[in-house]
Amino acid sequence: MQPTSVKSKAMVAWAAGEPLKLETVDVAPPKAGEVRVKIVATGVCHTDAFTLSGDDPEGIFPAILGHEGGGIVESVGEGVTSVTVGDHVIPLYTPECGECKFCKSGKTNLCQKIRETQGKGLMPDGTTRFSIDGKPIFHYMGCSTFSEYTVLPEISLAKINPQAPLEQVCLLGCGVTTGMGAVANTAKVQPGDTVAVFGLGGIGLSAVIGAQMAKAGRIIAIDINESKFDLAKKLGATDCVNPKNHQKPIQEVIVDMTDGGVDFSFECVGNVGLMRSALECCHKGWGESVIIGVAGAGQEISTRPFQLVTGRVWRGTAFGGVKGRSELPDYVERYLAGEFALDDFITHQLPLEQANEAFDLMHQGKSIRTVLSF
Ligand code: NAD
Ligand code: AHE
Ligand code: ZN
Ligand code: ZN
Repeated sequence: MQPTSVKSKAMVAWAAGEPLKLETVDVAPPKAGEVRVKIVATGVCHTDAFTLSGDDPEGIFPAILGHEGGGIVESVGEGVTSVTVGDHVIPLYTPECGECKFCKSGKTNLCQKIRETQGKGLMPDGTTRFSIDGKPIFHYMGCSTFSEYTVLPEISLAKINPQAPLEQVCLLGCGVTTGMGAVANTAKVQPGDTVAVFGLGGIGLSAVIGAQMAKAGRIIAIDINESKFDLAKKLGATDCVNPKNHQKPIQEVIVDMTDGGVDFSFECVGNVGLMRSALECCHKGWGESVIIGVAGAGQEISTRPFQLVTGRVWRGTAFGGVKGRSELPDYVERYLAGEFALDDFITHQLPLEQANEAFDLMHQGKSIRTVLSF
């Protein structure tokens, strides 16, 4: 039987800076190469708040935000072969087509097959599957997980072990994979290395886990909110530093603590001043700084070029360099095998309808991750 349009509850972002509003949305059936997914749970990432704030140059409204979800395939469009009804999946904001120049390069996870339409809040055919009373609502990051039902291209779904609890592994759809992957894939931290992590939210704490797994010798965790320090230490941080407790700039404090600087630093906040600090706390000659945080429209990074002339390296990473379809299922297996925990990250669980509270908790510094369920 051909799938038809379904009614779905969703939290809609009508305009930048306004709270999300609960709506009943029409979700059209999946077209060729597309899949409709029933979302079971979704994390709330700082990037959702960033886009809602109006700072995202690609922000487009009205839209259904959310990109850290887990769900079950409800129906498939023509020609879909890699997933079937009932499969458990994690939506991917970084798809993996396997055939574009980027996928074939072996150098990056940034598949570009559908990047242009995705950035405009549209499906690859240039239209949207969401509407209210016939008025189109835009997709977000190709995922839109703040909706009971969403439609994604087949190449934007990682099929995972159905034994994995979706209320937990949804966090692998963004935050945890990003932090762990940044350490393992982008920086390639080695045993004994000294690491500094700036910002101890979901991303930074996952970078701490990644550094601990890589057997880093020293893991310096930095945040202005000291309530994050206990968990950072539990996950492997050897030192916790609050920049507000020091007279000197934080990069000087870290250089002094580490006999000249760290081997690797990770900026997990999205603050361009802190990105400079993260670069400048790296060791002369070889230290590398990885930018993970997302900064607002018009903001730029700066440093003295001498910092790079003298051997420091500035890099960035999206989704931890992880190729979603071929590599994410293994992160789920590693979680199931007990290699790392996700419970520690889930400080709050709320129904979808309370998504605005999840943003409040994030802005107040009270949550690591809120998981919304349906
Ligand atoms: P979060 O809000 O949960 O955590 C941010 C942390 O930074 C908080 O603990 C906060 O206290 C701390 N902080 C704020 N200002 C600080 C400062 N001046 N010095 C030190 N610490 C400071 O956010 P999150 O969900 O962990 O996301 C972090 C950043 O990573 C955001 O910018 C988000 O958009 C970005 N992000 C990027 C990717 C990617 O693929 N590159 C993926 C996910 C998230
Ligand atoms: N749209 C923003 C950039 C936002 C951004 O950098 N997004 C990250 C993922 S953040 C997940 O929480 C990303 O994947 N970037 C690569 C890409 O292709 O979007 C802007 O500045 O325009
Ligand atoms: Zn995210
Ligand atoms: Zn591709």
